[in-house]
Amino acid sequence: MFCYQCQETVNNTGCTKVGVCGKTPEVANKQDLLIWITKGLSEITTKLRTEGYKIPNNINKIITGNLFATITNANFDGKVIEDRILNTIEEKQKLLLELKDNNNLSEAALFVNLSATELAEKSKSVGALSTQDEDIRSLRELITYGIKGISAYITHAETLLAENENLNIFIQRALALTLDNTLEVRDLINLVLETGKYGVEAMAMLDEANTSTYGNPEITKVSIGVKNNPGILISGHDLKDLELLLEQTKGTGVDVYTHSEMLPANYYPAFKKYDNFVGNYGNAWWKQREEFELFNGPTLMTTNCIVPPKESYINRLYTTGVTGYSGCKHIEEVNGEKDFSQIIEQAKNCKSPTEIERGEIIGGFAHNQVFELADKVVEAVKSGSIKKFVVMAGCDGRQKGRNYYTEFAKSLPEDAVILTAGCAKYRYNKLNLGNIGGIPRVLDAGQCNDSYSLVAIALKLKEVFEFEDINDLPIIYNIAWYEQKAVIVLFALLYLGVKNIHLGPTLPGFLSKNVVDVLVKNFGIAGINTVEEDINLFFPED
Ligand code: FSO
Ligand code: SF4
Repeated sequence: MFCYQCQETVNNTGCTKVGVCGKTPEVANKQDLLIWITKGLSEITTKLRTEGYKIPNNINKIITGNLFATITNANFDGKVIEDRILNTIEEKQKLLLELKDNNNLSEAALFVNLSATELAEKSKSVGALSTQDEDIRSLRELITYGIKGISAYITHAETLLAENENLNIFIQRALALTLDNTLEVRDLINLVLETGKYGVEAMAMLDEANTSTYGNPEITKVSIGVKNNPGILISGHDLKDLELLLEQTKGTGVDVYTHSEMLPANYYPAFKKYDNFVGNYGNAWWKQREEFELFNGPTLMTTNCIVPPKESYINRLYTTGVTGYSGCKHIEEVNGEKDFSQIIEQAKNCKSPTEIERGEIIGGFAHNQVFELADKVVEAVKSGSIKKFVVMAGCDGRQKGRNYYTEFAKSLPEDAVILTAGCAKYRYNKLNLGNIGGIPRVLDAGQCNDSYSLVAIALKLKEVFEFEDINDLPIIYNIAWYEQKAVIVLFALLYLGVKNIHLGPTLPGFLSKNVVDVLVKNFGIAGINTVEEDINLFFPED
């Protein structure tokens, strides 16, 4: 196996024996084969479109589903990945027959089904290392990871019945181009930026789908304590799954709590009507082995960020959507519905959650809410009581070095306000950093995809203060990344012209030296140093 798609990859170079995430070599190789075949299928669909053929939506969904299922910590179940491979090959072969001109197709496009042993053999030779040139490999992987992020976001949006054919056309064209040996470094860099453009579109689409279905997030105090009823914990990003769970748990005596990236669901008006929706339990995804055990009741994982479970709670861990873990029960969707009754029945027989903390945290500062506070914010900037905004969006993770973000938040001057989204917030959202004239010093817009809100807020400030360039605003970007959704968030910011983003805790291992040089030269991308050095760098006057 060889995988270096996330920030925790071994020595920042690659997992080769087993994933730090727990992915086995067998699953890693299968995922490589799945991505390769999906690229082959995308080459065929892209060609078919030029011949006027309308690609059915189930094919688009196979492609985005395959990409989403291979995101870090999404699906560890080799059987599921294998079924996806076989299904993708079958659909690819059918579409191949529709193609009028099948000259110059790649090996991935022409690949036919083989025996299980032959597939296993093939899977060892189609991963990232099959591209010899280091820079081309780096850019191909960068684009593929960004598209994985886009695929995750549009999967959630499509669950809420939003559609965007342009995004599917782009995804498939870009995937096909990562197989194209005629492209040079410059072409691929342009494709990276184009991926950022579609990343903005995907986040906007999901924002529209979420807010038009569940209302605009609003300032909300979220309880982080527990109640006496048994509970179900729900994690991940899929708001539709939460809605279905809340509907089905109504009046059952079972409470529902959010974990990690589901916390921002508490900010949506539509979910406030459920009396049994009581708040958030615990912290970011990587603390789940401890927290799921203490929760005592079942947990439903709606998207990525599964940590291989302990024996003590594997029988109360459920997956749904593209997620999977061998040994956990999976809840399938049937005609747009999901039956969570077995989770609810199990919860009724469980103890109530063990209290791990008490109190409240505040959030709900997505774009609409911040625009409503615009006068107050603008006044605070004009009067000098807010001097800087610090975008600290992104991810949390296991590495010790991530303490940096807690220390950095604590060391910020008191006239600085943090804008956050994603699970990075757990490093500082319980620090009680206070407020400035009633504006909390940590403004949480929501999930990683809600980084879109942070961009909307930046653009609004630019308009209000009549700046020519988004980079003239008093905003610093100090972003933490972990997996591939954070890659698309980064591309989106680059596409919008944001410069001088600091990225940590380490720069991606999949970036070659030359690609890093390009990012440094054109976008001022930089890593992080010690807290003290960075505070001095960002706040030279203090
Ligand atoms: Fe992932 Fe990062 Fe959304 Fe977290 S991008 S790791 S769970 O911030 O947020 O899925
Ligand atoms: Fe390693 Fe990350 Fe890949 Fe898992 S997803 S195998 S931790 S690089």
